Amino acid sequence: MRQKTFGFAVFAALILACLIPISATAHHPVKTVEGHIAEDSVAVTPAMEEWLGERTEAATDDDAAVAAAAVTGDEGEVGQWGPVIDWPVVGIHMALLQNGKVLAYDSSADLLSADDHSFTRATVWDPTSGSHVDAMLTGFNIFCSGLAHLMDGTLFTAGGNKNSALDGLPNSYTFDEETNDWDRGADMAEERWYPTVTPLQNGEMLITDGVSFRADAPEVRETDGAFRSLTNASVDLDLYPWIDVAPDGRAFVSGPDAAMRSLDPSGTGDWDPEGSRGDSLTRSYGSHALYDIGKILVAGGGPSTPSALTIDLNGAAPEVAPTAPMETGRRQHNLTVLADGTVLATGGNSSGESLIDMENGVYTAELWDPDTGQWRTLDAMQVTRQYHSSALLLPNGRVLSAGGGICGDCNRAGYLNKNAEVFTPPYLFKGDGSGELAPRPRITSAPHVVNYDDPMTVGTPQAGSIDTVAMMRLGAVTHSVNMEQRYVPLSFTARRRSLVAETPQNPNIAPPGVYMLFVIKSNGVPSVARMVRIGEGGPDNGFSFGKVKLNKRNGTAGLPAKVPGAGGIVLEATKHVKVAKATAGGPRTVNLVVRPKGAAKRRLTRRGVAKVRLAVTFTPTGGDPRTKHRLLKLVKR
Ligand SMILES: [Cu+2]
Repeated sequence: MRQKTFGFAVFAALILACLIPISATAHHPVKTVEGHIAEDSVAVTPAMEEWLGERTEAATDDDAAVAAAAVTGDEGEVGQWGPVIDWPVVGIHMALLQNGKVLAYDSSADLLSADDHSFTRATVWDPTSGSHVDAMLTGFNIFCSGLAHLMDGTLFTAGGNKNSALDGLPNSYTFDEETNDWDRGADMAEERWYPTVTPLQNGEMLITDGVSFRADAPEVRETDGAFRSLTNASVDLDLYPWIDVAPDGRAFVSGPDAAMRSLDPSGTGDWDPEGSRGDSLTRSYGSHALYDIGKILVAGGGPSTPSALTIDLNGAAPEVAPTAPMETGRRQHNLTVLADGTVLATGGNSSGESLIDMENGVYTAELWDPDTGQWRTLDAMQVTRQYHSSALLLPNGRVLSAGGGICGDCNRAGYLNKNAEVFTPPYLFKGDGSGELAPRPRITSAPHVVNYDDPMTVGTPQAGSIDTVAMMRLGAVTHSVNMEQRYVPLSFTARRRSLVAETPQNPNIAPPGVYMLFVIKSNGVPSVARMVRIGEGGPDNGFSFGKVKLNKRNGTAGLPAKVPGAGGIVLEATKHVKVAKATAGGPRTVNLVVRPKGAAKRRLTRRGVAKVRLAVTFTPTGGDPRTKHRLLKLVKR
């Protein structure tokens, strides 16, 4: 079913269409043209969005309440879901940014015509304040792209949705979290829709699949932004394949289908078969999670199987081992590794219905413990989250669960979640029946950038009672696949008010990039995370601007710049601005004075206002320079 024009008539027709039982539309094999279109070709008016959202809540309220009532126990045992909060987009794609905020984007879904794919709705959500900032991408619709972070912590996307026939896009983008702007990068050789992006150990990004209905050569984004086709490694994998760098450096495919394989992405690429996962299941819309060094948990998918298994990649050959099944079978769920290395399953349906089954949503969360291999049932969420829902670990140790909807079957079922919920895991509660949050250990200092196999000093007043120190990659998720989720425990020794942790041994264990650093007390309570970058690239050259102070009397401005370490910072001379220099011996805020000259100065004297474009470059001692631009309005009275 494709809709080209939308008006009241279609809106009404849609309400009628919703009365059609879901079974009438059956499963769509996603690897056929018809399956694709039935799955994702859809546009929704704002009025329809509201109606669908209300219908989703109304249809699932009772089931959610029943599920919640069945879960008994203290918050310290079952955790707690927060309220459903409205969002400006459906959280189909979500990525945690270095600044602790979450970028989420969906599609051009508000449009009246499914033929307009000239923008992507996007938002940056601040978990601390709950506020949103619009971050719309203009020009293209990157719905169904792949996403992961580059080694400097910048989010990278590949592919998208070209038109209503769901052809792919060759486009790549990076997201600037200072300005909330998208920068278009080079195009890939292939147009891709549903590709997986995998950060590699050398800072390159592997882009796999997303080319419909035929084998294609994976591509690698090299560190300078150019793409290289792996012409020796053409392959036809499932859409959004599950791929992670293994301890031996190969890119390992653990699903969704049962044929495991690994890729050497150097040069023109080379595949090796790695045997069968042994469960003879195609776990479509199941989920996977790298929960420890070289160890992957796979759970659910396909016919909403409850079965789960682990794959250990530390030996010469992958070792598959059974682990306990989930209490409820799931598909369209998400697996999220928590700050302590346990794995949370959220959402999904238990019936095996392809995309959405309003009658069989799974509301309770489940937590898998790698030490016991057992799952336990936790608190129930309030709305059903199935197709196009996602989940991410936040720096505060909680889990953001968002999205759901935007597909033909979703519309027919009356399913749309333009909202989010936050889960507070059991480890954050006292667990004494009071329902209160436990006191948390604090990280008072940590380096911004570390190298491999190096001691790292982490300041914490609770040093004596810390049990675990771990790094967790930022996370970038869509369609039940977190493309970079990776938990790396670190060995450490405790001093009086600090810990000395050993950073990961090599980039196979933690590909270069930005990680959340957690310390966890012996009673299980984690700290809030600090962001730490690991890998080559020298000292951190990131910096940010503070609030501009205008001096209206003499027409100048003070521009504060916060730098991460020692180095020199320069406001570059242009034909409108005079040069200003400052040095810093360590992390601090330096103040640059903006003085107009030439035409800008004359304009300021005549009109009282002048706009100037600034270029500021920070060069850390022993590192590479980085330049940022800023438009500034000077005022003189
Ligand atoms: Cu989709």
